[in-house]
Amino acid sequence: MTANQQRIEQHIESLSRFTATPGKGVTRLTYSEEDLQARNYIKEKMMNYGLRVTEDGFGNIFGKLEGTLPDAPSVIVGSHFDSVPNGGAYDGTAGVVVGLEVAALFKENNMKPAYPLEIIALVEEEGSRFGGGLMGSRGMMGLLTEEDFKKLADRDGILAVDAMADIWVNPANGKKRDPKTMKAFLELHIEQGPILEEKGIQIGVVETIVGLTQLEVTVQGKAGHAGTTPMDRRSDALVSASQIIAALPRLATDEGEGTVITTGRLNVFPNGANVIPDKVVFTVDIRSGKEEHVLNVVRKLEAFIAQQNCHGINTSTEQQLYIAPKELDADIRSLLKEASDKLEIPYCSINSGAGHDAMVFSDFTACGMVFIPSKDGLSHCPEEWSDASHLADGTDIIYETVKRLTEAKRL
Ligand code: HGY
Ligand code: MN
Ligand code: MN
Repeated sequence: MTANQQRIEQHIESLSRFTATPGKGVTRLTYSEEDLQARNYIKEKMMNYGLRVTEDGFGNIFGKLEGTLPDAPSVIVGSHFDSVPNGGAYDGTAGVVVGLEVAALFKENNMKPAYPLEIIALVEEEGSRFGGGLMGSRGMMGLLTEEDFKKLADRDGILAVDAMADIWVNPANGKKRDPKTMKAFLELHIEQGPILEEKGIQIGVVETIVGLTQLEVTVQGKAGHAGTTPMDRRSDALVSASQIIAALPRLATDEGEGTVITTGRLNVFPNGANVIPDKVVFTVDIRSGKEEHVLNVVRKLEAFIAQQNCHGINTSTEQQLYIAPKELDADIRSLLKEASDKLEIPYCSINSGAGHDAMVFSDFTACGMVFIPSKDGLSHCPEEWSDASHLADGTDIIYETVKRLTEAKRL
């Protein structure tokens, strides 16, 4: 039995409806009403497919099919189910849906794996609500301390622990996952770029994932009246922030080798048309396949920002996330390629310019990723779309690989 494309399409369609911005893409922020709707849907399907459902203290969802080997580590399949604001229906969700479909295939084929199969739906990979990103996977692996987690709040000042209580996720549930309970982690994800579509190949086996850092820069100036404050007596935080942001692209192009830099979020205070801004807070997202380029850009950026500290302007920079480039597990990559060959599904090797939970897990267990094409290379926007037949192909490859990884003989 192979993947049921219609069931996959149904899951994608159903989950896409759990959005705070209907008609304007998927906005599903962590611990929101939309999170709860998606959470209930995912848990219901996990139970339908015979999995034992649990949630950890961050609200990550797990569906487990026990294996025949006692106390054996799990083969885990999944991705995240939060989104960026006005994002697409496939980013993260596709990987959760593939996990659900693999579980359905195990049930339909009455599989009795030696090693347990776990399907996982992770929270706050995007960091859209609480900043940073990769929160669910970092929390699972003990990279986010309880103290730091309790400090997390959204831009309205709502604490993560309060928001999760509002949707009945229990923060007292176990948080840290023992890596010894994890045999492997497999994630299908949309490519979010143009390469596979341009090549006309429906499967990419991911070799490496870029390193990335996310900074939050605060520029503090002095509020004043737009009409009565002479130009030579202003400490305009927005002018200073604009000079910094305008200099960013050059920092990336000077590094070269695909280094990229982005300011995606900017908040102006007090944000009045006739008020000289006294504070600006903005993000800087820096990525490269080589860690040295990320570090060089951070160093140059901090030096440039320091030059702004004059005429009443004070700046500060907070690192919200840092993760080095990751090479995914060679054995898992081989298994994925062998499965593609066995199923006669064309594939190529590809590197990821996007960050993924697999880059967190890869320091603790063997990880593999499969990409499928993104139409016009678009993602993080309502136009994001992938072909369900590619999702079905990707599911078949993951299913074949999971069958081999859950067999008793593979140690
Ligand atoms: O930002 C990323 O690369 C991912 O979509 N969180
Ligand atoms: Mn994303
Ligand atoms: Mn994603």
